[in-house]
Amino acid sequence: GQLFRLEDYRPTDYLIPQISLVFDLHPERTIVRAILSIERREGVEASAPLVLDGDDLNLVALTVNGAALGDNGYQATPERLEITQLPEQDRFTVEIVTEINPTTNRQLMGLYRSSGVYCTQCEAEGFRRITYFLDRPDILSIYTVRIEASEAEAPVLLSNGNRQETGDLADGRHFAVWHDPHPKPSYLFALVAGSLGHISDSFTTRSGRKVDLAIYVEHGKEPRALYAMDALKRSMKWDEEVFGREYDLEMFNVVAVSDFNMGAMENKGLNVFNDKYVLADAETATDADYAGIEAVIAHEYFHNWTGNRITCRDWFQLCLKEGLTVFRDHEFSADQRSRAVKRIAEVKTLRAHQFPEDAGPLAHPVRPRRYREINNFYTATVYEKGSEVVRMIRTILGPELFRKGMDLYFERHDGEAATIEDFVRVFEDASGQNLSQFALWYEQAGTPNLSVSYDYDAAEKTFAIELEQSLKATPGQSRKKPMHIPIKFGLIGSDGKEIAPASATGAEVAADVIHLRQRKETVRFTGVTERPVPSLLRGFSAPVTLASELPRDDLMFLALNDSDPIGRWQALTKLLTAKLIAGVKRVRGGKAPVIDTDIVGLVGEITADERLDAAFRALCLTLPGESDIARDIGNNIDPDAVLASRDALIKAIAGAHARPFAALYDALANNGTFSPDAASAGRRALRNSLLDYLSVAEGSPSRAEAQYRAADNMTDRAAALSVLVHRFGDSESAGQALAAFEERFGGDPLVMDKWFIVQATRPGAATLDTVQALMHHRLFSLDNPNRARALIGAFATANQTGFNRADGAAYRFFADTILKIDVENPQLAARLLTALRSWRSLEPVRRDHARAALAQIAGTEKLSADVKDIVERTLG
Ligand code: B3K
Ligand code: ZN
Repeated sequence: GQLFRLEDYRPTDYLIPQISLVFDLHPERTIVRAILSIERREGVEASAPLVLDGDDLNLVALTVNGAALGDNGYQATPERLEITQLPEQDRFTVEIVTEINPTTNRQLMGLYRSSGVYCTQCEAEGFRRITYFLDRPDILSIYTVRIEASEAEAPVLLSNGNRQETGDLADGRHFAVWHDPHPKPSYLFALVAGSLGHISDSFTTRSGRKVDLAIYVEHGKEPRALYAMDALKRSMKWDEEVFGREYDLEMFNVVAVSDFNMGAMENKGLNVFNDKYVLADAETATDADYAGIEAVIAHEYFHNWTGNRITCRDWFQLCLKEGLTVFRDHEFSADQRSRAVKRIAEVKTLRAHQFPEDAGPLAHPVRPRRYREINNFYTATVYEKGSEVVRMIRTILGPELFRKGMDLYFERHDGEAATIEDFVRVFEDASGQNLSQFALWYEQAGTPNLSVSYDYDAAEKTFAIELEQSLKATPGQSRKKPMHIPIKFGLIGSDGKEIAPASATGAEVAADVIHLRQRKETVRFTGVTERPVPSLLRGFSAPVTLASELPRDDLMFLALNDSDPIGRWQALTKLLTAKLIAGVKRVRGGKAPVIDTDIVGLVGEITADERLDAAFRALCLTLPGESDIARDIGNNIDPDAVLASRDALIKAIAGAHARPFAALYDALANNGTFSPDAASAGRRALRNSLLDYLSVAEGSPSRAEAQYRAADNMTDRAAALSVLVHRFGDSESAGQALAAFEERFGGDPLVMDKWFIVQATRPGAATLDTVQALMHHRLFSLDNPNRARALIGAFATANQTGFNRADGAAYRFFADTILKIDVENPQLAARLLTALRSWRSLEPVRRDHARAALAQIAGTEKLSADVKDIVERTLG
């Protein structure tokens, strides 16, 4: 593929202020008539050709100002339409007719059919699969869309904006006309047509405008969209209250489809969703599903201002809309639920997905400067680290100036295609601060490491913190500059209370934030009357790793006493990780891990503390995962030893606390009707975490079997099934539960994904056989992204011992499967393939097998550009 570079950005010679589209929908032969009103930019010669993007297109007709062109007036290929014979006037009309086949479109980009429903996905470059266009985000057009279809096949006809007209046509066909008054880039275009049920509601904006809301789903699934509708209304209200942003059309529609490459898409006024992020009820959705729906509904809705009203100048600026919108959805969920628990979940996600990306061959800056395939840059770095960068701006400026900067952003750039420079500048202008060093967060890839040492001088009553930042080389960036790292902190006295020092010298300290700007700096606090225990990086104020020389006792103290729950969790995680890593070493040396009664006691104490949120206790009780441990070890990983170490600690904790855990498990039993609210979900999370420990302590599937039978909601049912399959996979109870689940939910592929996932993630080498057998299950298909992710994706990313079998058999299976998927759906194949990005950190035998599997992919002819890009960068 071609290499695109940020510095090569040039505005186009032509603009397209308006476009009118007519779709004549047919399953195999859809005719698209596009009428583009073109404007030549000032200063551009009339001889400058108009070059439009296409992808797999078939040109049927072309006219300019109503007249056909001679053969040398234009050149058309499936990828490109170049018009050279253009009028002298600066405004003219180009009419293009193309024919496309939605049925055979298995890439799920452009116009395709999913379970008989026509739908579109245009971000990033799918619009060019519908018609020839300047398919780039800095071309903003006003769209009018007329859809014609068979009324029987597609009674529902939707597009962006407001519905202007509907009517009947001859031969059982009908039409609808949609008009979107807001100029938008082509990637936000959407069309949906099919036979769908819906629920409707309305929202009145704070200025009193009524907005009609509807969510479209497969017939019969309407009740399962009610939670999404509720989340949508809460999102609309929250954006008014917290960001002052009101919705701007008469209607807002959401459609759930079952074949979708990602979570959802923020098309203007017509969000298209993976049904996984719409459908929920107690019977079929877990608490995590509910939380995911709430977050994704909010995310896509929030894009209306951050992404749609203000879009990106080019795809290098992707984080401008994605990082910011993730930050907004994080804040929304934090306000709807427990802020601390939400923040810890975010930190876990960042560490699990973004840190390994930053540490491996696919590392790239939050704003990349190079890409070959833009679809491969919808990454944890752009999204999650991009959100952390926005959060740091708020930490540095404080909430008032942050809001002032956001207001300025909306005021200054509404209706524009903006850049990161524009975004940073509004905060500089709002605050008077220079953020040029801070902006390195957008430029430098890799996770900075902070190493910290402390010195207390009892005679002088001073406490010094020495901080040193370092950032390793990443692909294309060998030397790095020091960054501006905001470190929230507290000093804690032996009574557990905060110590307020008299003064601070050295690195800048403002309120509870140390601003580290040099490579190495010391902060010296005076008037510190006792040796404090420092809590650093409170709230996880910067996306860095922390190597602190804090003694074990201090970490124990923080785990119990830090007033910041994130600080408590971080201290506990540090202790547990150190223990688990020590255990891995022992296992690899042929010895059993040494059990540490202090840590076992600490976990028991936090679990029993009724003053704490149940959800927080559940997070503390859930040990760092196998991939977390592997990441923190960093190299020469033996996943079997990691699992053995982790299981040994679980067993020790379970054994030590079996009685209180059993009592708590009973006390947490659900009474009353199911509610998905955060408090109830927290109790279920704690109870289900206890179920795993108790089952280990009891060495029996009975408790999980009983819970499976008694469950009145999917969270409890899925948790019980997971314990049965993962802990007692060969038992009759596990087999029966799997059969019962299939019997009950076998008609619902979305729910059956949980059944595929639980089996694909059973630890151990034997799971490969199970996965291969499940590929032949009647509900399984590699063509459907949710199915492929449930079986292949879960196996590759969430089964450390199974996927990383020492004999390499799972890598070979994986490579074959990726190649199969690549033929139909390159985006999906490329995304799944990133599961191998940390191959270099494996021990040598596995590493060689992994390399061979990657080389097999790389050596295959006819790879898609997507997979080629990932495999080449992964091999480095
Ligand atoms: N903007 C879309 C992602 C599009 C991915 C294209 N490969 C969803 C979102 O981030 O909200
Ligand atoms: Zn987004």
